[in-house]
Amino acid sequence: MCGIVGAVAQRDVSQILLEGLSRLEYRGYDSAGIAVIDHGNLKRIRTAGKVRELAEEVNKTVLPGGTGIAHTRWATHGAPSVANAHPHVSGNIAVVHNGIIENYLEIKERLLGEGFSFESDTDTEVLVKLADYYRRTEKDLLSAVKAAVRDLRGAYGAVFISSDEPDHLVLIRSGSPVVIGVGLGENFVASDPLALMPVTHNFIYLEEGDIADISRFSISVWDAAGNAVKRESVSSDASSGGDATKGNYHHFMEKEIYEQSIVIPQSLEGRIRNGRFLPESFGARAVELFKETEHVKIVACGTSFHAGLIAKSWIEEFAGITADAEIASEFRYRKSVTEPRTLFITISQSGETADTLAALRLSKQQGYLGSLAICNVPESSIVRESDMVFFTRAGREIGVASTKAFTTQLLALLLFAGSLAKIKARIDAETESAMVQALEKIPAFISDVLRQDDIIRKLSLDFVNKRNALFLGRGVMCPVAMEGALKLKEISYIHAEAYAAGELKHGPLALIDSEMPVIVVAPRNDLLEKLRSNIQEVRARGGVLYVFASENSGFRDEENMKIIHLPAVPDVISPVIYTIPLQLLAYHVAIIKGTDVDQPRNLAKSVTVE
Ligand code: HGA
Repeated sequence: MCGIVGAVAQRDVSQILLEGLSRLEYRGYDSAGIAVIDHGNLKRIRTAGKVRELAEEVNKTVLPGGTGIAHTRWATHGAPSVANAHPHVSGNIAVVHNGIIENYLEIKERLLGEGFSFESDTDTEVLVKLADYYRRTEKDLLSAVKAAVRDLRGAYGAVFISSDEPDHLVLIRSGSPVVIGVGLGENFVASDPLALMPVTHNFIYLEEGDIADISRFSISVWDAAGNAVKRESVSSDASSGGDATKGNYHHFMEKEIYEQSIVIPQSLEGRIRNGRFLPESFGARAVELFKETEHVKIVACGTSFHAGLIAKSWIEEFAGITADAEIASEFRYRKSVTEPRTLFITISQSGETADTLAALRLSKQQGYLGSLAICNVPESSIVRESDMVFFTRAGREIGVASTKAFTTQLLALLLFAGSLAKIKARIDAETESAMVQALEKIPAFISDVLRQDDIIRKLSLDFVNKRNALFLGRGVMCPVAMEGALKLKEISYIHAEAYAAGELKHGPLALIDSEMPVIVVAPRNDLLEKLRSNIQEVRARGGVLYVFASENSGFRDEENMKIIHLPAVPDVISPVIYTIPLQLLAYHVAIIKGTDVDQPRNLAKSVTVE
């Protein structure tokens, strides 16, 4: 979501800050701003729109200064406008902020009474006014910020600068990620290490409630209780973050769809051996915890939730124990019952998804057996707070609409279901070996599907004037249909719904006419005959069908029914394989409609606010 970058250096930092922002822009991008301290004066430039526009404004003038902060905003409070863009300023202090100050109205009221005035509709502005208020009595910026933090409720990762102390950044973290980038005679901060890769590969991750004072030569950190603490620095290999360029592709999303045949084997590496699952690849305690597990609770949001729904079927089918998948933003506010011996699984690409992280924290007071995180970012909060971790190794995903992160999550969950089944002796060696062989074939099948790209591109022309679309699947393919609908709506802005095909006659059939494209995922499995009947129900009502079907399922093109033939794949991997053409369909429809594919309107990557 919002991106934060800050620097304290001897050289001018505005270009470093702008480069950092453009690397974070995929997270949130309705407006942007920068503030630097130029010879003891605070200078600020803000623009609505993209970082490019901010860079143009900055480049029209000279913005010298070795200390500065910058921000890309994804609005939560107040419209995307210049006045609401960060940095916000009060007196000599400026701030950039990621998160939500929940009691901002209360604080605003108080500060209005103290004679302060406000220029924006944001919650963020109270942070800087409050720091300015306390600076009247406190000796320096750090003490003023420490005092301000005591009044705050909500989530924040924020950086303050003050022209009174031009060589300092003050950083606070509670509920939103921030990281310190350690340089030589210069230091940096950001909401994501990716922003700082051009200047350092050494990072210090702050803990919840930490406050840091950073100058060119020193980094001091205090924990939530106010004790001075040492936080170790870790070296992060730039290559593990994946390539942040589009290469020969037009969009990150296109590149990431194509990368799936590469990242899946990468993700399998060391997790299977000689046709066997390796449960220990889930962590040192995995075997012991899996043995005790009698029920699984999966909590996630968006695309990751769809992966969770698919995993629910796999866990019940293979491991023979009950499993639930639930949306994190619902789970965290519901009075739920914890079954004895339940393993709690979170799924999150970024590992910073605010609702999922909150659900994980809540689970710790609810008697779960332990927690497992399926995540793509090693240093993330969810990873650090979980008992077991499985890294999806998808490489950095930049496109807002998740593609390779989703299919590697599916792989992780299939390995989990297989490992659990093995530990519970629910599968014999022959079944285990067949499952593992199927997993090993995924990359080749993905390549086969990608060869259909041109056919899918032509088909996407049919969708250009459509306002709605219906996706259908049965069994484990129902969440695949849900994911297909989500991809289409996210990037093409066509309203799309997914239904379990058996539910058609209980309502959605009323929507069918020649204007409603119906997309069906139809691998050859036990439910295919049932699905054929559902397809007939649509045809009988004049619906237009697009059936993604296994090449051996006997479907042929007919009037108002186009068949897209996909390879015949083992049942167990069909959710992975059938996801790919739906990603391609959404991508091509979005291209034809001319939307911003990698940064669709109103959305952001890594949802770090509630
Ligand atoms: N609440 C602040 C920051 C929003 C944010 O963190 N988005 O990710 C605002 O609305 O400006």
